Amino acid sequence: MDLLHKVLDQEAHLSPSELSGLYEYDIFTLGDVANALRTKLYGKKVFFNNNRHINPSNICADVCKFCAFSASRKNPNPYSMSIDEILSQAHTAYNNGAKELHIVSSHNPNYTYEWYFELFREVKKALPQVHLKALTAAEVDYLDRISNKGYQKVLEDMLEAGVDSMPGGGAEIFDEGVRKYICRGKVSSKRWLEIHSYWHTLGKMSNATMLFGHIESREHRIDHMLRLRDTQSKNGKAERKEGGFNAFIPLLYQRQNNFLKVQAFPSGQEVLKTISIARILLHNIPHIKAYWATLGLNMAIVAQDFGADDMDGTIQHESIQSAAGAKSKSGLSKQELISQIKDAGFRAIERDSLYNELVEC
Ligand code: V47
Repeated sequence: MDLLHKVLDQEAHLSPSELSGLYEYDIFTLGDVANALRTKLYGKKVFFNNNRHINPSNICADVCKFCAFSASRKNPNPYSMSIDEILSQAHTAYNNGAKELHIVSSHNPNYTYEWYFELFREVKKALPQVHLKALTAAEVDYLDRISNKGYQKVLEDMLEAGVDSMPGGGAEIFDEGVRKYICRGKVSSKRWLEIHSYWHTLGKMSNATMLFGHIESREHRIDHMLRLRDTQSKNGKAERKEGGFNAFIPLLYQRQNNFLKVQAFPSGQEVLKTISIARILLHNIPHIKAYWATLGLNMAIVAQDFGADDMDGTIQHESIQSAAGAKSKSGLSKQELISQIKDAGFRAIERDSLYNELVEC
């Protein structure tokens, strides 16, 4: 049996090194298989949501080489928003149609532990109908470190303060060697996975990202996906929406204004293969998100033919990837997203944050 069929059979236990052989298939072979899997699940539907990213501060205690967002000598414009300023942005977002607020920040030593939970309570009080997706596992780990409460207590406090789901940030690449080089001192891979697992046992959903296209190898990407798949199979009940990973999001590395010296960048073919392989390997994570902010709108739409089923959303405002060169600073209008999805021959489905279908546009 050839490798692709062995993988589809789901019987054989193959190592990341063996599975990196999947990249040797041409994009059409991988794309056909991935597209058949996504079509079986969702037909011609492409999901998106109406969301807004809010990044309260860029002053960070950690130094990740790939990050152009945090205030540094390459980006010397530190800012910290107050709760009132964040609430004002949240209201504007809501008035512009946002149904989800995605609130993630730097690890700002000037914000106290209590500040975060007051923020979430205030946002929820002001806009109870809006889904609050907040705090990456890296931030949860940081809050544990400054409070000594244990990550479990941080997650329980998030739940109590009204956080609805967790975003997938901070995962970067799980391989410890690469991680040490690109984001030394940040949450460990093991802890990132433990934090999401515990959140899942509380009955809540989260996403998982992978930062790729920098110094990692194909094998590292596969290893990353397998660690997510194993975690999901241990405790994820994503299909019943009772705790688990909802979406896998491969984030394509953006190269400007940061300290990571990368010599070679992946081709479009390599990017599409990565998305197809994600769909093929991650059979227990329901959604593969082609995040247009890092892929670019054109590639994100093409990715829908290569296994992805989601585009993320309108975003309205984005500071992390746009600091590194992505064209996502002001988001995208809902109309533009819909017209791109339809022009590509798909059905545009506006979803909520948990992938319940709201309306076909
Ligand atoms: O973890 C930082 C990444 C992430 C760069 O859960 C970069 O729905 C590319 O996690 N090039 C934060 N990426 C964003 C994130 C996210 C985005 C959209 C949707 C969801 C979701 C989550 O941004 C960080 C890091 O991996 N990042 N710098 C860069 N130069």
